Amino acid sequence: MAEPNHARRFTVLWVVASLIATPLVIVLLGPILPPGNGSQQASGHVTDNTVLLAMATPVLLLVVIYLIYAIIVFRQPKGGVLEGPAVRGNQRLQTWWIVVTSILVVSLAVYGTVRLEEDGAGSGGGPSPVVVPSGKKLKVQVIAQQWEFTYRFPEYGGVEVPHLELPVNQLVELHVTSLDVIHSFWAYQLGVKADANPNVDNVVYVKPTHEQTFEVRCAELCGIWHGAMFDHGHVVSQEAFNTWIAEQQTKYAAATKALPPYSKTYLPEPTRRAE
Ligand SMILES: [Cu+2]
Repeated sequence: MAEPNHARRFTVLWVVASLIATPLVIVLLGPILPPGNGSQQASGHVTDNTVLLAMATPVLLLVVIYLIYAIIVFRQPKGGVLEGPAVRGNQRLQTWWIVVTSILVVSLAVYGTVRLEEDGAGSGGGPSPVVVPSGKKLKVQVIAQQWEFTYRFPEYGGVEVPHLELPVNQLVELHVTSLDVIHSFWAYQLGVKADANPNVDNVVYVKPTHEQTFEVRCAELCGIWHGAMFDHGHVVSQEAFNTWIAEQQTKYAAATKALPPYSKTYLPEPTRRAE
């Protein structure tokens, strides 16, 4: 019996499977990929994750289908101990392999670089971000310390509060810093995970796109109560935010007076906690 053309048979199998699976992955898995659509930046991350997954799908299928094909078709016959023919390279296959993988890797590197420039992947652009989005921004300073986050609003008299509320559809300029050790400000649903380092002003832009409750965690092991650095933040209407911030200004008026003036970074001082 003549040996079938395995290369052609396998290629057809793989191409057909990829053509079916890739659109399914984009349509079915794309919308449920993390971190959701809590902010413009989070939606951007979902797009990036979808692109990566779509490009990885044919690669995964290549490996898995080849494995299954080999297990079934190239099985050693019962009782026989056979040596395969000696294979010493395949010029065509090797050329294709190098060309295709190079294109994949280089195009992903370009895509990643462009996307990183756009929003710093929510991890912050340091004290002077390369790209600054245009438009009116609400400045909020995120101050990490063992073991809580506090938030300071320079445009509202420098009031510092223990919980975070943000107005919906408003571009926010977060200034993430720390008073002691290294922490990481992680607001999962907003697509923000930014290093909070002492003496560093890490700027992150985020625009929440709907009213919601989001989680705030510390994402950098920062001491014995690291796990307790957890809170919920809220994205509310502009009116609700105005009311809330006015309340905070009244509530913390005395504390605000005792605080050092607003600055990009601070030195640790136990007396300057908001609560
Ligand atoms: Cu921490």
